[in-house]
Amino acid sequence: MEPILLYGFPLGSSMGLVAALEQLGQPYRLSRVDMLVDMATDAYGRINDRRETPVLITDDGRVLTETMAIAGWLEARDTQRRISYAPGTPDADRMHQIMAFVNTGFTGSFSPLWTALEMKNPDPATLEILRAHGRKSVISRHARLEAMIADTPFLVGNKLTLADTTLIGVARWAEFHDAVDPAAYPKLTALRRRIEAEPAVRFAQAIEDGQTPAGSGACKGHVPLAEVIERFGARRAA
Ligand SMILES: N[C@@H](CCC(=O)N[C@@H](CS)C(=O)NCC(=O)O)C(=O)O
Repeated sequence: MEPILLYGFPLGSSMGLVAALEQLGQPYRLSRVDMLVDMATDAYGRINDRRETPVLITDDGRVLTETMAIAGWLEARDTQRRISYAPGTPDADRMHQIMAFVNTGFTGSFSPLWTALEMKNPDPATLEILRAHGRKSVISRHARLEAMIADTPFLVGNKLTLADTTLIGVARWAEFHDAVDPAAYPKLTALRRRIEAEPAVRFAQAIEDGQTPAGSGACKGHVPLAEVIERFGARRAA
């Protein structure tokens, strides 16, 4: 069977993994998860009891969670090096380093802003602290990422890699939360425009927007979430 990526909308970090699958060029399927509705259900808990996307159903039917684990699974199958570099090379090491930074410090810096947004009946003082702390964290991690960007078209070299796709699903949260001034990070801003212009990323964005883009042909269509849960979810105790 083809692997199936469960991606979240709106604004899921998993948009980057859709782009990575598309660029990898090997057959895959997608399953759409409404993060505001589906993830809270008991049924979704059978697929990922941490109630998060992304999730990959591997080609042998295993449930694999966590962006870094899924990216590693894709990298191991990227024998043509379309989204990665040969293991052990300096480029591969740098790609892993940037992916790790993006998936930890950079992504985590947005947490207070998400918490503030999702609080039910928040008191104004707590909201203010969360927002101020979140903005400070996001600004600090943007500055660190800006300093890590080299003089190459993409994060590592001349091609779109897993480092860029890991970044692009998350970076747009800065606009959503109105957390930074893009002009303060000219390298990152220009890099994001280049990444967003890549056909695989435009495909992933269109998928997230609910469109049916033609793409490369590697995507063999969507599988309803209920079917994925039924086929691959953990069985409930009787
Ligand atoms: N450590 C996880 C985090 C994934 C994550 O943050 N997913 C978000 C969407 S981008 C999510 O599912 N959030 C649900 C929630 O917090 O309720 C990974 O890297 O895959």
